[in-house]
Amino acid sequence: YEEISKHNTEEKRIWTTYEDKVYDITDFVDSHPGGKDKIILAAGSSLEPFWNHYKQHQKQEVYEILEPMKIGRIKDYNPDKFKNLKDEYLNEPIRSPELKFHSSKPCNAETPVDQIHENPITPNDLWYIRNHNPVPVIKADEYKLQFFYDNNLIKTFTLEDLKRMRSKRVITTIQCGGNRRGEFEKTSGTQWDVGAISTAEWEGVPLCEILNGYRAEHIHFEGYDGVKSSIPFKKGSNCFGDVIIAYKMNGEELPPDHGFPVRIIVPGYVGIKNIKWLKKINLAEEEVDGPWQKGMAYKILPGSIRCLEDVSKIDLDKIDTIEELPIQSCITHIEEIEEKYVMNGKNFRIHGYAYSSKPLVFPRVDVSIAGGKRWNIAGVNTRFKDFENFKWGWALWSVNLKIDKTPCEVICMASDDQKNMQPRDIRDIWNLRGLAN
Ligand SMILES: Nc1nc2c(c(=O)[nH]1)N[C@H]1C(S)=C(S)[C@@H](COP(=O)(O)O)O[C@H]1N2
Ligand SMILES: [Mo]
Repeated sequence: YEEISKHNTEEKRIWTTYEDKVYDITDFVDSHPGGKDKIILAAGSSLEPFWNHYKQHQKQEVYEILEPMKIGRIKDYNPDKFKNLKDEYLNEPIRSPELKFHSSKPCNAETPVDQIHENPITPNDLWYIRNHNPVPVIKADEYKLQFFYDNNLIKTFTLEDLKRMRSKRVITTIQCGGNRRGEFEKTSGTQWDVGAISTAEWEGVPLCEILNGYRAEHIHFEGYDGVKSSIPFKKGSNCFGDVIIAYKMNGEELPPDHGFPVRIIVPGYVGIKNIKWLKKINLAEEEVDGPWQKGMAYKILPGSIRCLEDVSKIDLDKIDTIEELPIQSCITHIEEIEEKYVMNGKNFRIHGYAYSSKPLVFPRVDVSIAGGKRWNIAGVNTRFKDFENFKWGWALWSVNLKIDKTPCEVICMASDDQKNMQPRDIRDIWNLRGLAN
């Protein structure tokens, strides 16, 4: 079973089992009638938990398709192992194959970054997905949001209740704290490239509306999948903080992967504060307990903490949870462009995004093809008609450069109005869990 579990990607070949038989289905997955995204759920494990549900598979025809893909048998096969088991990921939504998948159970996938320059607002089906668990299945008319003060239930809202209240639209970029983790050496967790970030226009009830008359230090959020985080009361209760209880994403109801029917949106704060499938709001004196708020997975440890054993030497409670993330930019797409009077070399347009957690701070981006010795100022996208509306959003930038010799290294660096800037060397910001790169 251990050997089989390692064969769960196309690179490593995809193996699956039925009864005691092991199959290599790598060349079949694209032509699976029920979709590649479904069959891939059984990669590195067994088909039974799915076939117990999708019973149409249990017939001769299907066994005959599988037969030529058989590569072996399970030594210690236990016939009862999957007898009545149904996979908890059976009801996962269908996802765009254009996403860049890191895992499917739970789903972790990046937005296709080479399309970002065309879409300041990310289309819903191309939004990055970061799930810790199976997607909860919630019926809109059965949905309930509970509001607690000091763990005493004050009020319960249905989706209809929320939709009847004053609403507000907010455009925000959400970025996972682990975005770009893959560029660091030796970190654990999903090895994200630059695509764990996306932007949408959300609509919902301003959180300050329901907080009127209450005082506390922290606001806890909990999802129907059990994931929790909290934010300071001063962020959530201040109407300029733009925190909303969102039920629409780019004019449509939230897709299941992004929190259907309701999620909290905390503009400017790291991804994990934006709790999906929102079940509870609780006002409290302390921040919420749990790994997503107090654990090392969401804290930037000092660079001197090099391994897990080192972590036991420090008091994690003394390190703050991440809220805002540092100034950020990266290159997402490079295209060759026609230019009339180029003597030597070729012209290229370099595209990228830049993001500051602070509202109304528009990053400046400099691009170098000379190893950082000379810089060119990039133009920040002027298609955003209304900067005020886009104050929590990323900035898309581009610059045209003539390149004489290839290969050529292109680097970009964002800075803000206080001259906070990206580090020259990634090793200077290395941290054990690879956060805030
Ligand atoms: N209930 C719940 N909320 C959640 C999560 C989750 O797993 N469960 N993941 C968090 C993390 S780590 C991130 S980065 C964002 C991702 O949001 P998205 O999947 O809509 O892009 O949601 C956050 N909210
Ligand atoms: Mo995240």
